[in-house]
Amino acid sequence: MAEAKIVILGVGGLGCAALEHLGQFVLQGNVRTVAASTSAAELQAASAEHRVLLGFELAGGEGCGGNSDQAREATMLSKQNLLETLADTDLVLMIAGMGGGHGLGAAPAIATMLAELKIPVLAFVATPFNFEGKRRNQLSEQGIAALLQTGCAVVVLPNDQLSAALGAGFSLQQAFSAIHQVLYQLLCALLEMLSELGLINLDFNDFVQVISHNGLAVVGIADIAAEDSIPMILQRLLNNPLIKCQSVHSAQAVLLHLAADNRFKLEQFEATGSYLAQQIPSANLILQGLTLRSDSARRSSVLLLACGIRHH
Ligand SMILES: Nc1nc2c(ncn2[C@@H]2O[C@H](COP(=O)(O)OP(=O)(O)OP(=O)(O)O)[C@@H](O)[C@H]2O)c(=O)[nH]1
Ligand SMILES: [Mg+2]
Repeated sequence: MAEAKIVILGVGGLGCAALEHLGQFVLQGNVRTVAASTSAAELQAASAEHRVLLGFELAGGEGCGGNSDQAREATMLSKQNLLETLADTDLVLMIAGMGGGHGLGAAPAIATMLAELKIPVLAFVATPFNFEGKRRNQLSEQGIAALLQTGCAVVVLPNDQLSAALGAGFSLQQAFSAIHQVLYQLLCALLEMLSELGLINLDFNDFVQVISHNGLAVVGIADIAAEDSIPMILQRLLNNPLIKCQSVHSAQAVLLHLAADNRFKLEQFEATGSYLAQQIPSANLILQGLTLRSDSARRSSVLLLACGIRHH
């Protein structure tokens, strides 16, 4: 297929803030950014190409005050606008924070519209810090369940894990921006892979096939050196604190994409498949793709996407 048309869609407070932090890197010809919120102020800050103010007649641009019913209703009121903005898209990468009104109300409502349009969705959601309290955590769990019900693949990024990874003595500011750094890295890696797909083994439809395994998903990336063995690399990927807290071993579909320089050895690549099959025994689909980088100044890297992980 011609280059796939991708939308990065930020929903609610975190979704809009994330778009601001992503900056211009994503703005290749085939990638558009869209922000959607009931809050005009959040949209204003989003620096997205397209902004959709949800349900102005209901929320007056003032946000939904944590009320997910209001966020859902506001989203439905703006259905036409959303459909027009999101139509003619091959893939939506959605970003939302869970625990407030938009994560539970707006994000699943938009995902339902996208499902009706048969547009695949890979969602990235942040879950609340512990200090935000039980109520927000419950809303967050409900939001994840609601999003999963729409059929999409959901990558959960727990704020607490991210800040723990920073170690002791980190500032609140650092803890808050950790999510933005992680999103930046993951989206960069995914978009780069999507632009490289089709060279060896994988194409866009393979990617869609993997994310169409409904359930939780994980994305892991690692730089690699020529002397690293693939099992070593995958072990490093799977031990990442963000991935470790998910039951990646129960994934149903796995995609591994290697971007290697020309020193990379064939047997290293071949070893990955059998190692992955061992580590993720439930996977009935394991796809491996390879891109050879002619630019030897760039490090080789590997990206793992595992989907169809059951949510408890
Ligand atoms: N690390 C980090 N997490 C954030 C940030 N903003 C929001 N979050 C997380 O995302 C969750 C949801 O927040 P928002 O996206 O602002 O929620 P919302 O749906 O706009 O909330 P309401 O407008 O109150 O309905 C929060 O509980 C936080 O855990 C941020 O800048 N950094
Ligand atoms: Mg908000």
